[in-house]
Amino acid sequence: MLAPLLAIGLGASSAFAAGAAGAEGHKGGSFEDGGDTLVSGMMLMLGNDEKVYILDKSEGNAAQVNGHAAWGSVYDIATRTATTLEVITNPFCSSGMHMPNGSYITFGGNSAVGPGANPGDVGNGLFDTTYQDYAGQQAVRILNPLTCTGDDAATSDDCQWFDNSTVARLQAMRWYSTAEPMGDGTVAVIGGFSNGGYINRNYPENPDPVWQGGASQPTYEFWPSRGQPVLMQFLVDAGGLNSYPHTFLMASGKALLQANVSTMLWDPVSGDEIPLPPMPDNIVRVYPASGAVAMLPLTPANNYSQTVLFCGGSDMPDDAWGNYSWPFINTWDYPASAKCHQLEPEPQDGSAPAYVDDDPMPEGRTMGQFILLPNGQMLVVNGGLNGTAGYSTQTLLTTSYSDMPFGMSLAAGPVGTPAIYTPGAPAGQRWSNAGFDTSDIPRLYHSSALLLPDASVLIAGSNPNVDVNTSTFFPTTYKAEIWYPPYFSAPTRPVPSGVPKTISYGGDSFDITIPASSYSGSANDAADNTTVMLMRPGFTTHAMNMGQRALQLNNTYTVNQDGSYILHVAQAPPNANLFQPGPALFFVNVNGIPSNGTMLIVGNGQVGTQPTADVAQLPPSVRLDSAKGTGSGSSNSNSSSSGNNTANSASSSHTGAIVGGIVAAIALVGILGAVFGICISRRKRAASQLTPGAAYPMGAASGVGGVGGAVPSRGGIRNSDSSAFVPLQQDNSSSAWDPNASNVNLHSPYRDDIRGGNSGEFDPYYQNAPRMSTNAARY
Ligand SMILES: *[C@@H]1O[C@H](CO)[C@@H](O)[C@H](O)[C@H]1NC(C)=O
Ligand SMILES: *[C@@H]1O[C@H](CO)[C@@H](O)[C@H](O)[C@H]1NC(C)=O
Ligand SMILES: *[C@@H]1O[C@H](CO)[C@@H](O)[C@H](O)[C@H]1NC(C)=O
Ligand SMILES: *[C@@H]1O[C@H](CO)[C@@H](O)[C@H](O)[C@H]1NC(C)=O
Ligand SMILES: *[C@@H]1O[C@H](CO)[C@@H](O)[C@H](O)[C@H]1NC(C)=O
Ligand SMILES: *[C@@H]1O[C@H](CO)[C@@H](O)[C@H](O)[C@H]1NC(C)=O
Ligand SMILES: *[C@@H]1O[C@H](CO)[C@@H](O)[C@H](O)[C@H]1NC(C)=O
Ligand SMILES: *[C@@H]1O[C@H](CO)[C@@H](O)[C@H](O)[C@H]1NC(C)=O
Ligand SMILES: *[C@@H]1O[C@H](CO)[C@@H](O)[C@H](O)[C@H]1NC(C)=O
Ligand SMILES: *[C@@H]1O[C@H](CO)[C@@H](O)[C@H](O)[C@H]1NC(C)=O
Ligand SMILES: *[C@@H]1O[C@H](CO)[C@@H](O)[C@H](O)[C@H]1NC(C)=O
Ligand SMILES: *[C@@H]1O[C@H](CO)[C@@H](O)[C@H](O)[C@H]1NC(C)=O
Ligand SMILES: [Cu+2]
Repeated sequence: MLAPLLAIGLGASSAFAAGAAGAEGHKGGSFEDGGDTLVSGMMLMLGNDEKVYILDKSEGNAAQVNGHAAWGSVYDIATRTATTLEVITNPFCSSGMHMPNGSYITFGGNSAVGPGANPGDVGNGLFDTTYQDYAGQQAVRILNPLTCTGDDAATSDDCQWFDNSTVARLQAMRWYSTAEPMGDGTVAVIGGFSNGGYINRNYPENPDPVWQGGASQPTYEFWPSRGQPVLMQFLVDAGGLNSYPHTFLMASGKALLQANVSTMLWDPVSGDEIPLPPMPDNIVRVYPASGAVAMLPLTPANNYSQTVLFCGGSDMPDDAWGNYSWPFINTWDYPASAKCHQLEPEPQDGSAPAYVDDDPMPEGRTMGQFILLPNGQMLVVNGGLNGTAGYSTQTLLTTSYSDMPFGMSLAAGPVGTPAIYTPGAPAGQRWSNAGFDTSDIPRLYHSSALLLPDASVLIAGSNPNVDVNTSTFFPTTYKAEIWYPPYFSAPTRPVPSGVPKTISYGGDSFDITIPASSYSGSANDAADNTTVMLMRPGFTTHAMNMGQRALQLNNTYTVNQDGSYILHVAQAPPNANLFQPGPALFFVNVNGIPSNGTMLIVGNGQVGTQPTADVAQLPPSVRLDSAKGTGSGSSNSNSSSSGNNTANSASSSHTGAIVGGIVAAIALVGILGAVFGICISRRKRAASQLTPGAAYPMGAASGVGGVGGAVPSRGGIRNSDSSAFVPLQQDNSSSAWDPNASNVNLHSPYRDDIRGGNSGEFDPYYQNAPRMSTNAARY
């Protein structure tokens, strides 16, 4: 009885048409000005209920921090204003992930760059005296944002990025890597480039298909480190289309990986790679095709089965993808795919995994991005009708920058109208954009989107340019928007009380209360149509939200005489692979209308095997026919009329108190001492890192510039002369550092590349890193 009802509630589209302004004065389906992010919003993550953290690449933004251009900021959701933050290393096209305790880490990036993305002028890419950024290819940047509310978020020493590669760094250079959390809260950091380019292949000549002459990083490693990187054959086989691989941890502990048109299950423990069927129709969904890809919400109704939805991307023929230097066609004339495919990698019925055609999107999109909404629907936003991600000053066919019709953009036709997918809706009816406004802000390469705690969506960025350019076709964009899904037209939103501070894997259920003011009509109907959702917005960049996941908690209910009802809510299922430990937003939906989300911690707040317990039996549901809601039932009502209901309800402001609660809850599981100890030392380090100087040893040399998401054709060391590529094959100066140069492993050539004159003492990685020749046998 319960399961079908839950299914209805979860997939249900909102009963409220987009268009009317709802209880909070926002019109469903509309965009509002989100203010100025100060740095272009290439990467976003939600730090707590109040703040979004923003990272850009190191570039010439007007906004300053510590006397140089800023590329990091913190954004206050309530006031829609940002404040710059210091970020030491260049986080260009890094990956990022939460940790079990609510911290966030970003991994890798690019070399230091100066104006025009030329390699940093100190140590050939170690540091730049103009932009004052340090090399970021091996960076591990840690932020502890949970308690960073109010002004603290910008000013407190505890709320600064910890970014010191002498202390914490990746084993290998990576940008365009993917981060995926494991069930124990550790993070797999997978693949990427060691240096920048359009795609990760040399072509038509390709003497080194594994390492692509040092550009490709077809390996994985873990954070915290489990040792040297390990080669992943799947990434080798994916050739040039192997960066930012789509990765989703599955119930079994294996992870789905998808890149190029290949698919596999990867066992992170054994390293086994189990091939799955290829993507149908030759459609590429990874960068730079950049499809919208997300896991459907996990629900009790489907026994938490895991299905991944792939939409859009590009089916350009193999030759068209060109090579590291540029695409071989004029991509902006090549329509992106509108098609969608579902894959259940581990079918619960034991059948063989197979891609299944799904309803196509309303239009083709490259760089479309899925945002899981708390009511179980999936938004797609951003992107373009034609072309691909990346930027370039030329293609094989258009050889002059001045002839490029959209400046450096390799995409055209921005799609300003979002669309919503409803899982489980009848085939042919899964997509809708009825009544949605269209934004006139192009959101192409390096744009981003993120679910906010009030269930709206922050949209930011777009910058298909090598450095800041505010006067080109698709300019560097600082203006954010907030998009309001149709449920914002609802006259009443639920306001649950008793939301916990932590969720465990199995164990006793807990109760939360929905007041009568949260809905209208029959209490039985409302209670039947109520769902409880854990939402993880993820770390967004490049049309991906790494770690994004939605899990519905099982529940029963008891309806009270006064129209309120108690939800008896199960903990998360006792398998941390379904929803990895760490921060999440807790929402309640009544008739498809979400409450505000409250941040809490899932799991015990620590890295390690998560405690699990049996699933406790939920009390049976108790109905009461006479009970009714008192919330407004008319979508024409305004905010002041529903405002009267707030007296009954939990506070909607859940910042300091809840965050404090989370910290306390973590302390309860026994790590308070550790937290404080680390905080104090962090603070000291954060303070000392605020004044970077050229003498600060950081980073590894980037011998070939490492500029650009595509081709750094202008001024960079790596320019339109592709001979600048493959440095180790051409530049035996690396042997100066390696007595055994013939054994140099090409997978990290830049570490030893002294072209441009950086020296050993400037490169801590050189001192500390195991010699490449010593671990060559691993490969
Ligand atoms: C890319 O292809 C072009 C045209 O064939 C060629 O000139 C260039 O060397 C190639 N670049 C790489 C990195 O293979
Ligand atoms: C995609 O993978 C196939 C099969 O490995 C390979 O032949 C092709 O060149 C790859 N495409 C690109 C653009 O690298
Ligand atoms: C959800 O709870 C109901 C009621 O206790 C139970 O019958 C059902 O098996 C549960 N579903 C899952 C997936 O645990
Ligand atoms: C639901 O999933 C659990 C855990 O994977 C499994 O043990 C159980 O058999 C499944 N139940 C059904 C009805 O498929
Ligand atoms: C900005 O883009 C335009 C058009 O592509 C170009 O002409 C101009 O030189 C660019 N400006 C900068 C500062 O790069
Ligand atoms: C997209 O490509 C198609 C096919 O080449 C072309 O007709 C159309 O004009 C392009 N759209 C834009 C916005 O460039
Ligand atoms: C549940 O809510 C959805 C969304 O408002 C609505 O379409 C549906 O009819 C409701 N179902 C029931 C059983 O009331
Ligand atoms: C909004 O509510 C106020 C107070 O209840 C009422 O005076 C006003 O007429 C309402 N406005 C609309 C547009 O319904
Ligand atoms: C608010 O609601 C209470 C209880 O439902 C009612 O007595 C009171 O008159 C309402 N106030 C306003 C201003 O509507
Ligand atoms: C949700 O949060 C927003 C922003 O804090 C607040 O204005 C609004 O009243 C809250 N709404 C509910 C239903 O709690
Ligand atoms: C949270 O955990 C991460 C990874 O274990 C650690 O680096 C960070 O310092 C921790 N944060 C706090 C506040 O202890
Ligand atoms: C980075 O860490 C090292 C080792 O603890 C320390 O010597 C150095 O001063 C730190 N750098 C900064 C800028 O804090
Ligand atoms: Cu990029």
